[in-house]
Amino acid sequence: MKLYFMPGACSLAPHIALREADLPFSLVEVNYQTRLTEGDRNYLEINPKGYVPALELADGELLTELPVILQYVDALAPEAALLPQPGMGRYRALEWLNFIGTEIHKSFSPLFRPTTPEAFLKPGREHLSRRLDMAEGHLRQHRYLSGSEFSLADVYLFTVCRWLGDQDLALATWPALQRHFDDILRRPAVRDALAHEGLTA
Ligand SMILES: N[C@@H](CCC(=O)N[C@@H](CS)C(=O)NCC(=O)O)C(=O)O
Repeated sequence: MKLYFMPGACSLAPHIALREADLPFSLVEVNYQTRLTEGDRNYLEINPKGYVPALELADGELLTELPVILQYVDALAPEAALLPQPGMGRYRALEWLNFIGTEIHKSFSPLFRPTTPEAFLKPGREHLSRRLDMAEGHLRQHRYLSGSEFSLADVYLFTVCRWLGDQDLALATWPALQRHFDDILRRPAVRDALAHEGLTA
């Protein structure tokens, strides 16, 4: 399998998942500005959506959409227990994946876009902060998003929380998010993924 990624982007989450699952894969970096891959292929010809992550499977099929890729990785390595077993616990983890994807990740997106009007930034950051408050409240009561067990929802939350500094927002404003972030950062798969993307924390 090949994971198309941009360093530090949301593709870090499936990158960590593949390492947590201990699955064989290779990384292909995509340049944000040019949309060329390493080796100068036009990424739009590989993935017409133009964004990362994308996972190329052994038969050449391409899988996109981060929460779906995470579920695919979990299915390939059930012994790694990266998502809860079928049942209500699993639906809760999927509920978090969807919330992080649509409410947190996509609240960051316009803040990063160079074409976003300056006047949007303050209300945009306030909106994002209210969404993070939801995760903060939950993590004050529970060690992980799924309760007492780590899951890929934690990895996705960690990935988006890395971007707060770029938005002049301090993770320490949310003490439970900070504690959770530090906890996830200690995982060897997370450290390996960061190192392979040329990142520290
Ligand atoms: N719906 C997509 C969103 C992925 C996404 O927003 N990727 C960002 C990086 S975090 C990206 O590649 N942005 C470049 C672009 O949108 O052109 C998913 O869940 O995988």
